[in-house]
Amino acid sequence: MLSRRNFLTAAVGVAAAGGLAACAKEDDSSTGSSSTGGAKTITLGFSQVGSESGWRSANTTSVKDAAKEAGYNLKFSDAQQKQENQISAIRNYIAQKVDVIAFSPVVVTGWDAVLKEAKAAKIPVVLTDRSVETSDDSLYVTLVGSDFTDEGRRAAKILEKVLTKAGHKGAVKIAQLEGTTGAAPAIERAKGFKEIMDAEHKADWKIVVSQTGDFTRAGGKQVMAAFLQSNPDVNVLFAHNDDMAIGAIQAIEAAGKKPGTDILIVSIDGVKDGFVAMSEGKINAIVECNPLLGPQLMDVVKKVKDGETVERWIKTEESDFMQDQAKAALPSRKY
Ligand code: GYE
Repeated sequence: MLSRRNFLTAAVGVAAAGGLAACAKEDDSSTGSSSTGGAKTITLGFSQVGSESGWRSANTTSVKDAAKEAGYNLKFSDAQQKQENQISAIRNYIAQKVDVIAFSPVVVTGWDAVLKEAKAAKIPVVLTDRSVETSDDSLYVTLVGSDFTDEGRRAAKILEKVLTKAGHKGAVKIAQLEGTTGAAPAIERAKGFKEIMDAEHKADWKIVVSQTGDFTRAGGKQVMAAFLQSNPDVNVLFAHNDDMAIGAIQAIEAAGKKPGTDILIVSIDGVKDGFVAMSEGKINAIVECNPLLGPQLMDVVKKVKDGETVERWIKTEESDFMQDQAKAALPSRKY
């Protein structure tokens, strides 16, 4: 285990030993190094995945707002969906001797080297949103985020309801729009969905086509257009996020079909635009994945900095929504 007592309570504003990779965006919402009540301001280095989706924008806002609220000195950088940018951001935070590093890893593998560097520098690492696969459990302290496998299972369970509600008879031919290849939510949502499908619907459900849309609207639109060409008999779309579902809706309409009727759609996230599409009858059900992780993350960062023991996985609480709940739920959606 990491020895958390000896973490450097580094002076805030230490000059960076090197610049971030040119293509990564960095900002520093420093609240200054002034301390209140004698305690040093916590400096948190946060490496975000990118800005690929509505979920991500809400997550970024939540992290920035919560850091401000907590009075932390937040060093934030956007990796634009590139692992090499995240690795250089993390190296930069190590060089700056931040108190804690938090990051949402774009993919699950390939982190051991940089995480070992953080450990050697005695800087604790908190994962947020997405997990990593590592050979050494001591390389990060905790994960604050959702259970994506369960979200995949919930998507399959809610599809059962959608099919019943639509009075669907016959074969269920599913197109799957996967998230970013190698990312935890893409791997685990596919796994959870398949688990229920294989256990309970082997005879009548089949994923006839499946490809990544990289969690973006443009990706969802482009890949769905190709699916409709190669598999015009698809009657269900399972999209790993709302943005890809929204892009796919455009492709479905362009092909002269009715989303939500000719092709039943289930997606994950529950962002406002997803709810709008659902209230228009174009998405049939959404499995919520909560991006408002900022406040929980700041709590954990403080505990980790103070050497307190935290749970290995701090899970997010979420709900599921059918189309008939969309209109009522829309005004109270926070992201
Ligand atoms: O579902 C998707 C985003 O990691 C949970 O990433 C997150 C996913 C989210 O791009 O919209």
